[in-house]
Amino acid sequence: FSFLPSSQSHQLEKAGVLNKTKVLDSGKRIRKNWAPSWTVLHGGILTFHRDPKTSTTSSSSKTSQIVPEYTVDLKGSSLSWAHKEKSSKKNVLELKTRQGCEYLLQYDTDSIIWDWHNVVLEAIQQLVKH
Ligand code: I3S
Repeated sequence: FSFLPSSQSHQLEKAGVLNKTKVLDSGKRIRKNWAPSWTVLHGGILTFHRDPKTSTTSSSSKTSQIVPEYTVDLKGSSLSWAHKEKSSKKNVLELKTRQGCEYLLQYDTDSIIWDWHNVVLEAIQQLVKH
């Protein structure tokens, strides 16, 4: 027997810190705001969390400091390496959603950004099949 329904058993999961900025919001270009973000891939959804250090939450609510900032439904999204003119940073990924939002994801360490590239791409491809 299996603990999980077959449609969920092979879903990809990953968590870690990435630098990210939103650049397009529902088709509208917005000003970059690069910030490190605790990033979680779970169930075909990518969630970016605010950096607790830069959040305005008071210290009295430490337990709830890591709050979701953006949630991206990977179904119908596309991921590619960003063109050089998109950013002066190295290792920049471009994530476009079906809803017309666009995020840049970046990390200096090649192995880390490649792991994210592969796992997000695989998640997107799996969602196409379901
Ligand atoms: O695409 P841009 O406008 O060159 O992006 C840079 C700006 O967002 C800049 O902030 P200001 O808008 O306050 O100048 C950021 O500090 C830079 O990091 C952005 O460029 P990179 O090349 O790092 O994505």
